Amino acid sequence: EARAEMKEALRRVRAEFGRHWPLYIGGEWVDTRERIVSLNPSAPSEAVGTTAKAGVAEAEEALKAAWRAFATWKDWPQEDRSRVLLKAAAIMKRRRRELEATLVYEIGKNWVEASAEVAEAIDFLEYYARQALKYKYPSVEVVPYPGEDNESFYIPLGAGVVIAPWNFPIAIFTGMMAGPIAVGNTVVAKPAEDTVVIAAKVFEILEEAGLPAGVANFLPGEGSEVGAYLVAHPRTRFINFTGSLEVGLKINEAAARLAPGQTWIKRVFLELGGKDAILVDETADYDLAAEGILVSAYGFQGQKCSAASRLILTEKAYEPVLERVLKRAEKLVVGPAEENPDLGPVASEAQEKKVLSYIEIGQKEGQLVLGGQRLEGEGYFIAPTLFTEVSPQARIAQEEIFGPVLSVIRVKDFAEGLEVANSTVYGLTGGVYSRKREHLELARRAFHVGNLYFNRKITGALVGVQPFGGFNLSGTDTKAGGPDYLLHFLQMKTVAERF
Ligand code: TXE
Repeated sequence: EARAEMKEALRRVRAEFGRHWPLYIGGEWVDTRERIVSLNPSAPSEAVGTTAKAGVAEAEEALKAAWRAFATWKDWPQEDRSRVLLKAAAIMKRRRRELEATLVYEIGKNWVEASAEVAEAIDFLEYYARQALKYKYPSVEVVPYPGEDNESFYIPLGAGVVIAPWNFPIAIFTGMMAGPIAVGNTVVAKPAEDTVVIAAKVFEILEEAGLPAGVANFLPGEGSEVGAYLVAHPRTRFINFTGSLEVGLKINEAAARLAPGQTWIKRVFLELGGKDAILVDETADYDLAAEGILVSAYGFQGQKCSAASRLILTEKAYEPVLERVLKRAEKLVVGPAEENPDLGPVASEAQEKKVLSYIEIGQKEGQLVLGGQRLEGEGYFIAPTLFTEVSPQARIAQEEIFGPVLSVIRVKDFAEGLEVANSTVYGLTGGVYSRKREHLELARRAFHVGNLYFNRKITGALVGVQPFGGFNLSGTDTKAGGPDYLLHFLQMKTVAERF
């Protein structure tokens, strides 16, 4: 039944190819002369749709609209704010298949990945809506003091900027807005240039849910232009960013500078890249490990910040694991995302170039034993690729590739494996396959990542169940989908009154 629904949704979304969406500022759909065209990476001659393209003038308007809306939204009863987000979640559920089909065409996810992502977007809306009810005034317990009434409570920050990547264009985009909005802030949101159509649909949903004008503003545009402008703007109160390390560092620096007229320190939240490792020892269930490795390394073509890109094997585990991984990886089907293959295309021409250039580097640094080439045809298809005999310090073992490329590293034992696992600048996710309690305990303490997975695949974090975010240069450990996430977007006010 789900299959039939999905086929129908794909047909409908395809029938709408070429549709156009304006910007959404202060509750109005506003068009611009310039456009952003969103292409289907499985067949890049097809335009999935277009949106208006914001420039600096529209960014200015959007920030103004966000501050206007903040004046009232901040005082809405929490129940009412939460109700709007829950309504948006309900509408998303109703439009679920259409949104999944949009992801299939716009970014090349297969049906399984698309469906998981839409579910995650819905989860973010519902979780933050419910979580926000816990911060009601006056919410903080303080030590009683004789002769005084002391009270501390949370208030929102103001209008902030949300800047999103293309790889989870509905879940991360929705989640990064829903958190701050839920607790009374307002946002100007810039989706990634490659995924503006799904982002526009999120705004249709927010509008239908009754989100008041200006609370969320839709501003597709170029990162280096409107993105940078919003980050540096004196009226930006906070920045919620997910994307690459390179851009994250630029944002961090720009946001630290006090712009003329600025009267606060900007809060900056960064969720950045990863170079995630799976470590397998000789006591592991090798079949389970091989299954998990496959999903973690090649799911959505490896284009997840949580994807396994290093496989670390102890001496005795090396041959049996590698053999099982290769046997399964050889059977993976690569093709147009609408056909629900194991691997669809990589996201764009730029991604294809980047991944192929790393494959070239890999050929000098390791032994290519699988894949290594782009496939025939119009789309950006790259075969699942595996390098063995990679040294821990090789570039393909240190730098984020963001494609279906796995580097296998051989270590003598578990302790060395952990050292190697920790030897990059990142610290986002990690996985261990072992049946030895002491090894798992050691990893629990010494594997330095924000999200650690034992004897299961390392991709995917369930909202509310596994708060998600990394250490080191993987970001500010903001922990999306965690119980403390909303506190980032609140400030505490303390009032002391003498009796
Ligand atoms: O990032 P980019 P991408 C990471 C993932 C990978 C990256 C992929 O690991 O590194 O995201 O996303 C805008 N000023 N994560 O390629 O290029 C740009 O327009 C302001 C981590 O999209 O950094 C886009 O909207 N903005 C993760 C956004 O920044 C600028 C989960 C991101 O673009 C800008 C998912 C500028 N100067 C992906 N330049 C996690 N840790 O949770 C560009 N942009």
